[in-house]
Amino acid sequence: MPNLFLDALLCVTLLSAAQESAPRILFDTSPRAVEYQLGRLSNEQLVRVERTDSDAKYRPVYLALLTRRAMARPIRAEALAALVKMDGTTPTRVLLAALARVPVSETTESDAQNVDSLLGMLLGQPADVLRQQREVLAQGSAASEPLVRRGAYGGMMIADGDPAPAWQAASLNDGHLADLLRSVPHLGKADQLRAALSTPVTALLAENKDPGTRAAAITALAWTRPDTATFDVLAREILQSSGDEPRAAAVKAVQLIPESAWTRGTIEPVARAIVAMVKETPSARRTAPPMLDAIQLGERLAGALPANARLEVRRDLRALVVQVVRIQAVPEQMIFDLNWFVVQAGKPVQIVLANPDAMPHNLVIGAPGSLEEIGTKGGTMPPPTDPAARAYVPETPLVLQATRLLNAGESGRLNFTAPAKPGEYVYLCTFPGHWVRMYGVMLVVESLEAWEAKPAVPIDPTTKKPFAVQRVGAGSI
Ligand SMILES: [Cu+2]
Repeated sequence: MPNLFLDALLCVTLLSAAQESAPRILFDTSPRAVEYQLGRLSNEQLVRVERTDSDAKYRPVYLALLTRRAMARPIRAEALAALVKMDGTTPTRVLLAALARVPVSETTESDAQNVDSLLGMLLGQPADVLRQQREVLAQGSAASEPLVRRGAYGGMMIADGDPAPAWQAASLNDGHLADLLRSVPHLGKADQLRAALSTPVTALLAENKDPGTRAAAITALAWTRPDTATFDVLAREILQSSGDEPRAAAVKAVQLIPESAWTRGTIEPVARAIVAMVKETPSARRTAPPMLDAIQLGERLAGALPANARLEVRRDLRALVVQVVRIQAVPEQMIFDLNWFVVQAGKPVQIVLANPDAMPHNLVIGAPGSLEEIGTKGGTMPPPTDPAARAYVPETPLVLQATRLLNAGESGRLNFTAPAKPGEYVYLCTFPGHWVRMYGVMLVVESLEAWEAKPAVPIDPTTKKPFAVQRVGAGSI
């Protein structure tokens, strides 16, 4: 009967683990103290905190769930519904109040993603719902917090089905047009509204000199009209910039314009302007997001150039910078969007991993031929108890690099020096069961230039044949 005994023991262990899993919060303290206790919890712990929407003492829990970075969408929706019920108010009011609480700076990607989520919930409401809240939105547009104003102006435009009244109101206050323009990427599928915005935005760009407003207008223009005319405006901003902020916005905005709409003759001057821009930037700042965007764009523009210019621009860029590789987990498919990439031996590399999927994913780089071993070992590891630990990364010299586990909506960076020894290194997600689909090859070569002159596609470690495509979807790195 030893098995029965073990089962019973296991049962007791599991029970006590479950009891431990709901973090204890002292609710009979000041609201500040409750907030402090909640602030110390990881997202996973916060989700497990006891709560019910029929007891007002749990209000801070719902507020924390609604405004916490990288919180999953269904949890935010639950928190919103609970706050609406508890306060006897509307989602619009709750979301505007939530926007007043989140950091304004958006200096980190997770802060920016947090703002995106809340704005998405506010502006994703049907137009007739927003129309009933028109007064509330108008009040919000006079708030002192820029994020509240951003949400409010966006909501007013959707409610009115016309940007004119909101534009008129915003133009009466210093800096408010920038708030209105920053809501444009969040206007969802309101195509008509976007079309109606492109004329005033273009007019504003011709005359407005304020760097923040110009930057917001440049981004808004690319969202309203991702065509050749907009590409030309963006190219002009990059070539004869009015300042760092508008230029950075233009660099980012070009990524929204499909390659087919790029003006052929302008691609090379813009690519060379980007090389010059990176050169002027001190090396310590070259891995900051605006520079990474510039390098990424430089690489893409180079890809559209004839062979000689392409090799030259890429060589110049690579001499200046760490090589940046962007990889995404493809939602609901359990694959990376990049099957393979090439790096030069001994050179610095930065991988930017984004996870727009609902499941958590990581990226682990392993020695050549180690896909199955790392995947199998990682997949049998228990979930970590320490939220700061790198989950499912096995302790083996086969593992060269690893990100932490990224939750839904998060992104992370991995900085490292490429191995000195050329070869077909593997990368994979080690979350249990994912590696069978979620993997790729990091091809390390002696010289990128030599490889590019005679490219050879690496072998898929599962099919043992060369990869059929590099990037899932379109484009190249
Ligand atoms: Cu995964």
